[in-house]
Amino acid sequence: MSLITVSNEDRIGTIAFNNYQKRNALSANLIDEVLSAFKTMQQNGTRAVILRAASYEKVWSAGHDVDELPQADTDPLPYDDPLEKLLRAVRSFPAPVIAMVHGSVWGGACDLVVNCDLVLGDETCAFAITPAKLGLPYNASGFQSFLSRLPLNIVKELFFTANLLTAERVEQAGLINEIVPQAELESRVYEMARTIASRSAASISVAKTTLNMLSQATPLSASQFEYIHGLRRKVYYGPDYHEGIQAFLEKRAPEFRVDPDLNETVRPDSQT
Ligand code: YXS
Repeated sequence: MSLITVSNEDRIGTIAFNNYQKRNALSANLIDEVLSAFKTMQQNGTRAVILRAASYEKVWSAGHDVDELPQADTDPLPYDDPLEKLLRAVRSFPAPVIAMVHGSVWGGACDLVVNCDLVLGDETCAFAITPAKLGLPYNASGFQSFLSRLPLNIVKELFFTANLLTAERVEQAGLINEIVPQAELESRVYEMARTIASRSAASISVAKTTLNMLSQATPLSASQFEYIHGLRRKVYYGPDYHEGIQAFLEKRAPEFRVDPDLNETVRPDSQT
């Protein structure tokens, strides 16, 4: 049974998550279906894509499928992870991708929303990024996506607390283009998509590519990148990630302990 529904009308594509039993977790199989839908839509010249959940439920998506995260001692978010492939597909799709959000958005699904070009949500939408709950070291490209969208202090609040930020908080912060009353959300989203579809596809495609490149342009030396990667290795080899994943799978609260080794790490800024 398909994990998404796909439709295309007047060059406006709709991709809807349809696996609420697993709270629309972004599993490899669901992502494969989304990637294939993007490919078809690119081939038929779709001018805007709406990414949504098939039905209005409490949860939009529960994020990365935790059952598919490596148990430990492996980078949980490698370049070829299905979620990372999905984020790159959204960024590289030649037309705007609009996230239509009703309900709560968790973890990697939060990263997916910040990678969409436009975000429209209703009063029920809320966002949480949760590596701190799993002892998981998020990746630099993920942080960069959030920083290109939100002020540093809001990104830190999201990653340090792993709490849900409510609709009004994220609208103030700028994660969402517009909070729309639930009854009007769908019509508002398709009205925006129709406007975009009526404009020059060439101009918009180049604008999207240029804006994405400029917004991601962050100078980071090779040694700084290697330093960050070394830090991440310490965490995904460390006790917290083992405990975080185990606790999630056993449906219990994790018991993290301080890892003294990490606190002694010399930071590159102290070398400059
Ligand atoms: O027990 P069954 O078999 O019915 O399955 C349950 C849940 O185990 C399953 N499920 C998930 N399975 C895999 N990966 C997930 N992320 C996931 N979330 C849920 O779906 C069935 C129904 O879940 P249940 O009973 O908890 O539903 P609920 O309505 O009471 O609560 C909905 C949520 C979303 C509040 C709750 O399911 C939840 O807190 N899920 C985990 C959300 C989360 O922490 N996601 C982050 C995943 S890790 C990730 O995305 C990044 C790598 S990072 O860590 O960096 O953010």
